[in-house]
Amino acid sequence: MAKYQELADSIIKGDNVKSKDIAQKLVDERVPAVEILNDGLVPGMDVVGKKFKANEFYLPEVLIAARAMKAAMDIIKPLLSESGAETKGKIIIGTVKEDNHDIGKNLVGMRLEGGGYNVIDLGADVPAEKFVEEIKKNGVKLIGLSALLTTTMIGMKTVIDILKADKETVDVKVMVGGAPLNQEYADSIGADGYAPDASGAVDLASELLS
Ligand code: B1M
Repeated sequence: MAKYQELADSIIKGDNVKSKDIAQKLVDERVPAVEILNDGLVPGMDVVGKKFKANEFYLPEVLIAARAMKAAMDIIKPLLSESGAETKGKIIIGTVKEDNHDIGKNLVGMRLEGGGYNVIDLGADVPAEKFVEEIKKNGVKLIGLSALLTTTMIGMKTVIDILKADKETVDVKVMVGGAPLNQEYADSIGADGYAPDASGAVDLASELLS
Protein backbone atom coordinates (compact mmCIF):
# COMPACT_ATOMS: atom_id res chain seq x y z
CA MET A 1 0.00 0.00 0.00
CA ALA A 2 1.16 3.54 -0.81
CA LYS A 3 1.23 4.69 2.82
CA TYR A 4 3.59 1.88 3.77
CA GLN A 5 5.77 2.48 0.73
CA GLU A 6 6.08 6.13 1.76
CA LEU A 7 7.20 5.05 5.23
CA ALA A 8 9.64 2.48 3.84
CA ASP A 9 11.04 5.15 1.48
CA SER A 10 11.61 7.54 4.39
CA ILE A 11 13.72 4.85 6.09
CA ILE A 12 15.67 4.12 2.91
CA LYS A 13 16.32 7.86 2.44
CA GLY A 14 17.21 8.22 6.13
CA ASP A 15 14.65 11.00 6.64
CA ASN A 16 13.97 10.81 10.38
CA VAL A 17 11.56 13.76 10.39
CA LYS A 18 9.43 12.18 7.69
CA SER A 19 9.56 8.65 9.16
CA LYS A 20 8.40 10.00 12.52
CA ASP A 21 5.61 12.10 10.94
CA ILE A 22 4.32 9.24 8.80
CA ALA A 23 4.40 6.82 11.75
CA GLN A 24 2.48 9.36 13.86
CA LYS A 25 -0.05 9.93 11.06
CA LEU A 26 -0.64 6.18 10.72
CA VAL A 27 -1.04 5.83 14.50
CA ASP A 28 -3.54 8.72 14.46
CA GLU A 29 -5.44 6.88 11.70
CA ARG A 30 -5.56 3.89 14.07
CA VAL A 31 -3.44 1.66 11.85
CA PRO A 32 -2.22 -1.22 14.08
CA ALA A 33 1.37 -0.68 15.27
CA VAL A 34 2.37 -4.20 14.23
CA GLU A 35 1.22 -3.44 10.66
CA ILE A 36 3.25 -0.20 10.59
CA LEU A 37 6.26 -2.22 11.73
CA ASN A 38 5.88 -5.22 9.44
CA ASP A 39 4.62 -3.47 6.30
CA GLY A 40 6.57 -0.20 6.46
CA LEU A 41 9.60 -0.12 8.73
CA VAL A 42 10.97 -3.63 8.35
CA PRO A 43 10.73 -3.71 4.53
CA GLY A 44 12.43 -0.29 4.43
CA MET A 45 15.31 -1.45 6.61
CA ASP A 46 15.55 -4.69 4.63
CA VAL A 47 16.20 -2.65 1.49
CA VAL A 48 18.92 -0.72 3.35
CA GLY A 49 20.55 -3.99 4.44
CA LYS A 50 20.47 -5.34 0.87
CA LYS A 51 21.87 -2.12 -0.61
CA PHE A 52 24.65 -2.16 1.97
CA LYS A 53 25.56 -5.74 1.11
CA ALA A 54 25.57 -4.84 -2.61
CA ASN A 55 27.88 -1.86 -1.92
CA GLU A 56 25.18 0.54 -3.14
CA PHE A 57 24.98 2.06 0.35
CA TYR A 58 27.87 2.93 2.63
CA LEU A 59 28.12 3.40 6.38
CA PRO A 60 26.62 6.93 6.55
CA GLU A 61 23.48 5.79 4.70
CA VAL A 62 23.09 2.79 7.05
CA LEU A 63 23.47 5.02 10.10
CA ILE A 64 20.95 7.64 8.99
CA ALA A 65 18.50 4.90 7.98
CA ALA A 66 18.87 3.41 11.47
CA ARG A 67 18.20 6.83 12.96
CA ALA A 68 15.03 7.21 10.85
CA MET A 69 13.93 3.73 11.92
CA LYS A 70 14.45 4.60 15.58
CA ALA A 71 12.44 7.83 15.24
CA ALA A 72 9.46 5.88 13.90
CA MET A 73 9.96 3.04 16.38
CA ASP A 74 9.78 5.53 19.26
CA ILE A 75 6.26 6.43 18.08
CA ILE A 76 4.93 2.89 17.69
CA LYS A 77 6.81 1.03 20.44
CA PRO A 78 4.41 1.88 23.30
CA LEU A 79 1.54 0.62 21.12
CA LEU A 80 3.10 -2.69 20.12
CA SER A 81 2.33 -4.41 23.40
CA GLU A 82 -1.23 -3.04 23.38
CA SER A 83 -1.75 -4.60 19.96
CA GLY A 84 -1.24 -8.06 21.40
CA ALA A 85 2.41 -8.27 20.42
CA GLU A 86 3.46 -9.91 23.68
CA THR A 87 1.38 -13.02 23.41
CA LYS A 88 4.10 -15.42 22.25
CA GLY A 89 6.43 -14.88 25.20
CA LYS A 90 9.38 -12.79 26.32
CA ILE A 91 12.79 -12.77 24.67
CA ILE A 92 15.85 -10.93 25.93
CA ILE A 93 18.19 -9.65 23.23
CA GLY A 94 21.48 -7.77 23.33
CA THR A 95 24.87 -7.30 21.73
CA VAL A 96 27.65 -8.88 23.73
CA LYS A 97 30.29 -7.15 25.86
CA GLU A 98 32.67 -4.69 24.21
CA ASP A 99 30.65 -4.70 21.00
CA ASN A 100 28.71 -1.54 20.18
CA HIS A 101 27.15 -2.67 16.89
CA ASP A 102 23.40 -2.60 17.35
CA ILE A 103 21.78 -1.98 13.95
CA GLY A 104 21.35 -5.68 13.12
CA LYS A 105 20.31 -6.51 16.68
CA ASN A 106 17.70 -3.73 16.55
CA LEU A 107 16.37 -5.14 13.31
CA VAL A 108 16.13 -8.58 14.90
CA GLY A 109 14.29 -7.01 17.84
CA MET A 110 11.84 -5.25 15.54
CA ARG A 111 11.16 -8.44 13.62
CA LEU A 112 10.60 -10.38 16.84
CA GLU A 113 8.21 -7.71 18.12
CA GLY A 114 6.42 -7.78 14.79
CA GLY A 115 6.27 -11.57 15.08
CA GLY A 116 4.38 -11.30 18.37
CA TYR A 117 7.13 -11.53 21.01
CA ASN A 118 7.66 -9.23 23.95
CA VAL A 119 11.27 -8.15 23.45
CA ILE A 120 13.44 -6.93 26.30
CA ASP A 121 16.36 -5.20 24.60
CA LEU A 122 19.39 -4.80 26.85
CA GLY A 123 21.22 -2.74 24.24
CA ALA A 124 24.84 -3.12 23.17
CA ASP A 125 28.07 -3.84 25.07
CA VAL A 126 26.16 -6.00 27.53
CA PRO A 127 28.25 -7.95 30.09
CA ALA A 128 27.42 -11.65 30.50
CA GLU A 129 26.37 -11.07 34.12
CA LYS A 130 23.76 -8.54 32.99
CA PHE A 131 22.14 -11.10 30.68
CA VAL A 132 21.99 -13.61 33.52
CA GLU A 133 20.58 -11.06 35.97
CA GLU A 134 17.83 -10.02 33.53
CA ILE A 135 17.00 -13.62 32.63
CA LYS A 136 16.40 -14.41 36.29
CA LYS A 137 14.51 -11.19 36.93
CA ASN A 138 12.17 -11.63 33.96
CA GLY A 139 11.90 -15.41 33.92
CA VAL A 140 12.63 -15.64 30.19
CA LYS A 141 13.15 -18.96 28.38
CA LEU A 142 14.99 -17.61 25.32
CA ILE A 143 17.71 -15.04 24.74
CA GLY A 144 19.22 -13.71 21.53
CA LEU A 145 22.86 -12.67 21.39
CA SER A 146 24.37 -10.55 18.64
CA ALA A 147 28.05 -9.94 17.83
CA LEU A 148 29.63 -8.15 14.89
CA LEU A 149 33.30 -8.39 15.79
CA THR A 150 35.46 -11.49 15.59
CA THR A 151 37.04 -10.31 18.83
CA THR A 152 33.74 -10.14 20.74
CA MET A 153 31.86 -13.19 19.49
CA ILE A 154 33.61 -15.31 22.10
CA GLY A 155 31.54 -13.31 24.61
CA MET A 156 28.58 -15.43 23.51
CA LYS A 157 30.30 -18.55 24.80
CA THR A 158 30.88 -16.81 28.14
CA VAL A 159 27.12 -16.17 28.46
CA ILE A 160 26.26 -19.74 27.45
CA ASP A 161 28.79 -21.24 29.88
CA ILE A 162 27.43 -19.20 32.79
CA LEU A 163 23.85 -20.16 31.95
CA LYS A 164 24.71 -23.86 31.71
CA ALA A 165 26.55 -23.86 35.03
CA ASP A 166 23.56 -22.52 36.94
CA LYS A 167 20.62 -24.87 37.57
CA GLU A 168 18.24 -21.92 37.54
CA THR A 169 19.21 -21.01 33.97
CA VAL A 170 20.45 -24.31 32.49
CA ASP A 171 17.27 -24.71 30.38
CA VAL A 172 17.30 -21.19 28.94
CA LYS A 173 17.69 -21.40 25.17
CA VAL A 174 20.26 -19.23 23.42
CA MET A 175 20.10 -18.12 19.81
CA VAL A 176 22.97 -16.26 18.22
CA GLY A 177 23.57 -14.16 15.13
CA GLY A 178 25.74 -11.49 13.54
CA ALA A 179 27.82 -11.08 10.41
CA PRO A 180 30.96 -13.00 11.49
CA LEU A 181 28.99 -16.03 12.77
CA ASN A 182 27.87 -19.21 11.09
CA GLN A 183 26.15 -22.42 12.10
CA GLU A 184 29.44 -24.16 12.74
CA TYR A 185 30.57 -21.48 15.19
CA ALA A 186 27.19 -21.50 16.92
CA ASP A 187 27.46 -25.27 17.37
CA SER A 188 31.01 -25.00 18.67
CA ILE A 189 30.00 -22.68 21.52
CA GLY A 190 26.93 -24.72 22.46
CA ALA A 191 24.26 -22.27 21.21
CA ASP A 192 20.79 -23.73 20.67
CA GLY A 193 20.43 -22.03 17.31
CA TYR A 194 21.88 -19.64 14.75
CA ALA A 195 19.96 -17.32 12.44
CA PRO A 196 21.66 -15.55 9.53
CA ASP A 197 19.16 -12.69 9.43
CA ALA A 198 16.27 -11.04 11.21
CA SER A 199 13.47 -13.03 9.63
CA GLY A 200 15.39 -16.25 10.30
CA ALA A 201 15.56 -15.18 13.95
CA VAL A 202 11.76 -15.09 14.15
CA ASP A 203 11.46 -18.62 12.73
CA LEU A 204 14.18 -19.84 15.06
CA ALA A 205 12.55 -18.25 18.12
CA SER A 206 9.31 -19.99 17.30
CA GLU A 207 11.14 -23.32 16.92
CA LEU A 208 13.11 -22.91 20.17
CA LEU A 209 10.09 -21.91 22.22
CA SER A 210 7.79 -24.64 20.90
CO1 B1M B 1 32.02 -1.62 12.75
N1 B1M B 1 32.99 -3.19 12.10
N2 B1M B 1 33.48 -1.23 13.98
N3 B1M B 1 31.02 -0.04 13.17
N4 B1M B 1 30.93 -2.02 11.29
C1 B1M B 1 32.30 -4.05 11.13
C2 B1M B 1 31.53 -5.17 11.83
C3 B1M B 1 33.53 -4.59 10.25
C4 B1M B 1 33.26 -5.93 9.56
C5 B1M B 1 33.91 -3.47 9.22
C6 B1M B 1 35.10 -3.85 8.38
O1 B1M B 1 36.19 -3.76 8.83
N5 B1M B 1 34.88 -4.28 7.17
C7 B1M B 1 34.64 -4.64 11.30
C8 B1M B 1 34.79 -5.95 12.07
C9 B1M B 1 35.98 -6.76 11.64
C10 B1M B 1 36.13 -8.00 12.41
O2 B1M B 1 35.71 -8.17 13.52
N6 B1M B 1 36.75 -8.95 11.78
C11 B1M B 1 34.27 -3.49 12.20
C12 B1M B 1 35.17 -2.82 13.07
C13 B1M B 1 36.60 -3.27 13.02
C14 B1M B 1 34.76 -1.79 13.94
C15 B1M B 1 35.63 -1.01 14.93
C16 B1M B 1 36.63 -1.85 15.73
C17 B1M B 1 36.31 0.10 14.11
C18 B1M B 1 37.30 0.92 14.91
O3 B1M B 1 36.91 1.67 15.77
N7 B1M B 1 38.53 0.72 14.56
C19 B1M B 1 34.58 -0.34 15.86
C20 B1M B 1 34.23 -1.26 17.04
C21 B1M B 1 33.37 -0.57 18.04
C22 B1M B 1 32.84 -1.57 19.06
O4 B1M B 1 31.87 -2.21 18.83
N8 B1M B 1 33.55 -1.69 20.17
C23 B1M B 1 33.41 -0.26 14.91
C24 B1M B 1 32.44 0.72 15.00
C25 B1M B 1 31.37 0.84 14.12
C26 B1M B 1 30.38 2.02 14.13
C27 B1M B 1 30.11 2.60 15.52
C28 B1M B 1 30.95 3.11 13.24
C29 B1M B 1 29.14 1.39 13.41
C30 B1M B 1 28.14 0.73 14.37
C31 B1M B 1 26.93 1.60 14.60
C32 B1M B 1 25.86 0.85 15.32
O5 B1M B 1 25.67 -0.35 15.18
N9 B1M B 1 25.11 1.59 16.08
C33 B1M B 1 29.80 0.28 12.61
C34 B1M B 1 29.20 -0.35 11.50
C35 B1M B 1 27.86 0.21 11.05
C36 B1M B 1 29.80 -1.44 10.82
C37 B1M B 1 29.39 -2.10 9.52
C38 B1M B 1 29.86 -1.14 8.41
C39 B1M B 1 27.93 -2.42 9.32
C40 B1M B 1 27.27 -3.25 10.40
C41 B1M B 1 25.77 -3.16 10.21
O6 B1M B 1 25.09 -2.41 10.90
N10 B1M B 1 25.27 -3.88 9.19
C42 B1M B 1 30.24 -3.46 9.54
C43 B1M B 1 30.66 -3.96 8.17
C44 B1M B 1 29.81 -5.12 7.70
O7 B1M B 1 29.05 -5.71 8.41
N11 B1M B 1 29.99 -5.45 6.47
C45 B1M B 1 31.24 -3.16 10.56
C46 B1M B 1 23.84 -3.81 8.80
C47 B1M B 1 23.04 -4.78 9.71
C48 B1M B 1 21.57 -4.77 9.29
O8 B1M B 1 23.57 -6.07 9.49
O9 B1M B 1 24.60 -6.19 11.79
O10 B1M B 1 25.08 -7.99 10.06
P1 B1M B 1 24.16 -7.02 10.66
O11 B1M B 1 22.86 -7.79 11.18
C49 B1M B 1 22.19 -8.73 10.38
C50 B1M B 1 22.67 -10.18 10.56
O12 B1M B 1 24.01 -10.28 10.93
C51 B1M B 1 21.72 -10.75 11.54
O13 B1M B 1 20.50 -10.09 11.26
C52 B1M B 1 20.77 -8.74 10.90
C53 B1M B 1 19.74 -8.30 9.90
O14 B1M B 1 19.76 -9.10 8.76
N12 B1M B 1 21.94 -10.65 12.98
C54 B1M B 1 21.33 -11.55 13.82
C55 B1M B 1 22.59 -9.75 13.73
N13 B1M B 1 22.45 -10.04 15.02
C56 B1M B 1 21.67 -11.13 15.11
C57 B1M B 1 21.19 -11.83 16.21
C58 B1M B 1 20.38 -12.96 15.97
C59 B1M B 1 20.07 -13.36 14.70
C60 B1M B 1 20.52 -12.66 13.60
O15 B1M B 1 19.86 -13.70 16.96
C61 B1M B 1 19.92 -13.25 18.26
